[in-house]
Amino acid sequence: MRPIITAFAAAPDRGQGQARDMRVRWALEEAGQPYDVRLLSFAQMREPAHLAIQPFGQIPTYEDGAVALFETGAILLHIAERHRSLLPVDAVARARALSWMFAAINTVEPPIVEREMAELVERDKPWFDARLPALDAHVRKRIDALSASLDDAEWLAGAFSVADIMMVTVLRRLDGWNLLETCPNLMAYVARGEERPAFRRAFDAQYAVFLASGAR
Ligand code: GTB
Repeated sequence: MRPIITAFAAAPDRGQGQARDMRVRWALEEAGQPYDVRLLSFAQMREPAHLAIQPFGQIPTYEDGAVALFETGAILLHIAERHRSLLPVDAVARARALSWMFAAINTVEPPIVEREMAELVERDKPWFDARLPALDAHVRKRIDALSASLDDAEWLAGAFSVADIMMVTVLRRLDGWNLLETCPNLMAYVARGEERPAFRRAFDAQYAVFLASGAR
């Protein structure tokens, strides 16, 4: 049975590949696992059928036979457990890769999301300009530490893994902020991820949804 994932019918990012179904699509493409996509409007995301799978009314979700998952960390772990190429076989290396995957979601992504939210809802507030340097500093603290850890390695935990899918998609959210520019190794790391054929296929599939929604 082909897994079914959910995604925005009309993504607010206008085809930039930023919505979180991108990381699920990329993992499935790396795994060579064909999948179907159920596109949802914001209204459909609030309907009981979707809330039964995603209690917060968000995308993406993942369904595969009896399994119905939400949270991209859980979904990527599930995919990686079924496709050996996405996590090291050695238990110690695998645990290390998982630490990096959760670091991407729990440590690196939150200050990025906090800054995004401030741009979205506080941009016209009188305190926004004064607050921005502190938001940037929080993001910078995380990416500087990540940059030092990655050093000149190709990927975070030996061979390419779900940790890299998660981290690259998180770092891509910095596009346009000029924060990554002081970390050339992270810029090269993101570029390496984006050059992978599986990333390209995932991006093109999400972009096709954007084109179709614009045409409606
Ligand atoms: N912790 C959850 C996970 O990892 O699965 C978070 C899921 C999540 O934030 N989903 C977002 C969502 O459904 C879409 S991806 N939001 C609607 C809602 O909460 O009502 C986040 C996202 C949205 C839009 C852009 N963009 O336009 O650039 C980027 C990222």
